Amino acid sequence: MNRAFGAVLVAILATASAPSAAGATRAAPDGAPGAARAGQVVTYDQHSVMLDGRRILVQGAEMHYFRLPSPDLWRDVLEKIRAGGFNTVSLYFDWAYHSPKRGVYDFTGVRDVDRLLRMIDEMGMWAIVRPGPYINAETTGGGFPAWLKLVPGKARTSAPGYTAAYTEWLDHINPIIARHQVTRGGSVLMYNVENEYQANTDAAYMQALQDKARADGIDVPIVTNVCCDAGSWASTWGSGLGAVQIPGVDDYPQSFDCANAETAWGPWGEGVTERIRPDAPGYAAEYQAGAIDLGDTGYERCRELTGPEYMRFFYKNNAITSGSTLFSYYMTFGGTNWGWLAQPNDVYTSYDYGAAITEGRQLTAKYDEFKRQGYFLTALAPLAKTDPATAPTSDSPALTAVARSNPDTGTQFVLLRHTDRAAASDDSGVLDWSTPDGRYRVPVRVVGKDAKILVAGYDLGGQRLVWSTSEIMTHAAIGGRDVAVLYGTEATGGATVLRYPARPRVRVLDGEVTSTYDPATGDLRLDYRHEGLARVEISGGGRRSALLLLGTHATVSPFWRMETDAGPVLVRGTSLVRSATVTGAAVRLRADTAAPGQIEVFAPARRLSVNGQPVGVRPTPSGSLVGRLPGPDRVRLPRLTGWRTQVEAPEAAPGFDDSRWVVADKTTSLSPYQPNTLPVLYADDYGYHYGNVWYRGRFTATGTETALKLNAITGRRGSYLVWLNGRYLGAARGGVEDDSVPNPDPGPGTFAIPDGLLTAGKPAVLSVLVENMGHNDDWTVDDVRMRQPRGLTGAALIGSGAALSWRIQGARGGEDLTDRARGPLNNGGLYGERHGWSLPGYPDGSWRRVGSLAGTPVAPGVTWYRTTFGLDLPRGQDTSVALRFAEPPPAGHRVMLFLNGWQLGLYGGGGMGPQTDFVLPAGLLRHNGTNTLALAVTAREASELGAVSLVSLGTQRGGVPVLPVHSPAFR
Ligand code: IPT
Repeated sequence: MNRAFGAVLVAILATASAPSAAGATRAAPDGAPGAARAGQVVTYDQHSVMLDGRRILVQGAEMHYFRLPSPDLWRDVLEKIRAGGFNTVSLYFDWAYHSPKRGVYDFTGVRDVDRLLRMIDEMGMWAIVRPGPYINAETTGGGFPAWLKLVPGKARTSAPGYTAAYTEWLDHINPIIARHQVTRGGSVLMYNVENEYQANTDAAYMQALQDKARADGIDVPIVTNVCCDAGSWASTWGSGLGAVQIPGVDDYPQSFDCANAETAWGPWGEGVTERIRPDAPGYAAEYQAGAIDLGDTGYERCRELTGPEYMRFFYKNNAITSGSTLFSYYMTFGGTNWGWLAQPNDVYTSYDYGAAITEGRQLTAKYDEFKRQGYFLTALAPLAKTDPATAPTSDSPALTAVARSNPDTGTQFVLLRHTDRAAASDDSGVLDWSTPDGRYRVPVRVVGKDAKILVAGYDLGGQRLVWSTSEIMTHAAIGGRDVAVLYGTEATGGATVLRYPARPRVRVLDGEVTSTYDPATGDLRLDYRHEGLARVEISGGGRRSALLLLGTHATVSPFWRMETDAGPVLVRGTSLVRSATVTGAAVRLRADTAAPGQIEVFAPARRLSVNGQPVGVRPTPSGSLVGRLPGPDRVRLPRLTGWRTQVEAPEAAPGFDDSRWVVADKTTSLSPYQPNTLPVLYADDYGYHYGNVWYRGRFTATGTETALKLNAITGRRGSYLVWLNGRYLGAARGGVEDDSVPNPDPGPGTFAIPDGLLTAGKPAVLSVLVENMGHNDDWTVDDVRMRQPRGLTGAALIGSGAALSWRIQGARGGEDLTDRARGPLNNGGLYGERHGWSLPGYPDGSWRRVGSLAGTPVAPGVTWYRTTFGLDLPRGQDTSVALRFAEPPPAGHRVMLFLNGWQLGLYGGGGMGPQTDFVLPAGLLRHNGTNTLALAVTAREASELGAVSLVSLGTQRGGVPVLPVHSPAFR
């Protein structure tokens, strides 16, 4: 159906069928996205997307609402993203997160995606929505709910069973998305179908997803993200069945090998986004902005792997070489795989991703680099329409220039970098540069792996920029003059040429800058060194006046740009500016400070208030206002004491009453994996999809049994524990993801039966606790890995032919959720979980007291520890709190941690991952109230607990108001 849409006109003004989704007030900033609340017409050509005919450049940040279970913090992260120079967020929607059971969907509370899209609408940003149905994303099942394993028909194809299942999901999610489209005054700009759906698969399926979207009212361009083999997409999908309008490419040039952060420099290629359709703009659908920690080295190494140096070189190289105008960075904020959200092969609890904004919502040096680049990309309108152009030639073979220019304005964008991309030397040269305003010899220098985008022939507000060897961060017309922020590599020379009809007046307010004016050409040339922050005021000369701020990477980092009804505002200082408004002579900011310090504001105003408080200011020679802001108050976090403990796992005792458990007696399964023995014991086949599962098997002993041979599949990082007649026999590692040929002997464990434990003719009970670490994804569309079972796949007695009969118990209620607020992925089937031990308000008064956890011995099995703590953190201040385990992950046990009933982490040995800090997001954590912490410790061998404490990952005065997330208590 979408083929009927023309290549150019892809969306029409929506009819009045749905109300505008935008909230009460939508900022109408000058030049900002979605300035109008009315629906806009979306079109595109080979250069860019256009709204009502106006070209836009999309600078997108990927974030996942399902990895931040506190809706008020969505706003915090979105404001940080917007302030960092992004105008767009790219969002996966995770089917599994919303659907515990076929036909059952939840979009409330932490799952309220309508609220999320409303926030984005109100913030004047755009959204790229990616509802799958398959999303990959290192989330359990790649976004497929585990109940899909029980649906016949190959997933990610036109198979009827799968079609009926995903139609159900799209029936729910599409209408929510549709009412937030830009065509209806909302934020949704593009709709992504599927995820890296490689060529030679089912074109009719790709088409059906698009037809479904159109039928559900999606009228914005349909896009998809292509991986690895984009070329085959071009030929196979060109414009035939299943072709999308704007295909995008996923580029991960740095790989995921965080251990080699120092040496990696594009091991997976140059990272230039390929253009797939000649009639559509280049779209970097997922450009690497961090990494999964495949080697368990810790995310700080992943942040180094993808740090500012990488960002400068690869992002700028990509922008100019590919000429793309649609970018999205994966991830910009990663978040947390809370509950059983993780796909276990690639990730653990933290999905920090080494991103620009940490899991604890702190801004990093990568954020500063995004800000410098994003401000540039979104401020210079001619960038949205460029063609390859003749590049200046360099007299130094070590340096290479690549150029694009805007065919209407002539403005040139020149990428300057080392010819050998691996070169780290310091090279100077002279460019022979034919700019729109004449031919120049321009001295340049590249230090190390730097790359710069230089601009020539640009109408910078009311000024004419002939060329500059400094990079432009941003510029804005403020109070009738142009304020421009430029920068270059610390301690290198810089030169900027501006043109004036008559000799202008040049006043150097700060720093050392020399100027020369050539009346023949009208060129005013400024020469300086990039050092500190020089300030130059230019007036007269036949143009409105200008203030140039000439800095370095470091000295322009503290600049913030905000759009207001009265035009843009620039701020220098603070650790974040969230929003700005100008009314009369007053500028009001919402801003964060991590320390006391100066604030400087460039705004058409004489008065300043920050976070509602007036700030004393004085005017400066630069025409700005300067004042001082207080830092945050000191944060005191209590010690964690008053623990109480209770041993569980009564399921291990022979007399335990399991009469209400489900009988496991199926003899067939849809799974492509053959069970090792019957009956089928796959947990999913009995409706237990997430977390731990208990099995109890009964048999009549012959007395000849010598051992027990089990198989279990847990997914990577998982294990299972075995008891016979109440005696602990030991543990084994569970089976992990297979290649498409299933392993016939997964997760094997042989357990010797001690003499005398069984008596001939007497009943015996086997109890097995199997972890389910999450479900494999379906990246290869083989329909096999994704259907790999979880739980026991076989159980046999050695030395006896006695038959076993089984019962199984997982999360309370199974697919019929008993805790709808926390959702399907929060709990598994531990006894304590089934009986509310993880919840606030559970009466643990009879549990034994433990002074401190450090040094406390734990026996094999499951033991719980609970405590409560009060917090009274400074208000109007954003403190990011984490739970810290003092020791590196121990081998003998692992800990599942619950904060106020929310499962926020898995810590421990056996390959669980290197993580020792677990973020406790505000909203789940009561910053001014009482909190309950519950730790479920599963020990495979006798071991000792280490110390745990609360730590602050950062605190800033400011923040956003955070309301408590509904967290039902024990009843
Ligand atoms: C790309 C996926 O599209 C995305 O969902 C996520 O899994 C990401 O990888 C890795 O974090 S696939 C790309 C590596 C080929």
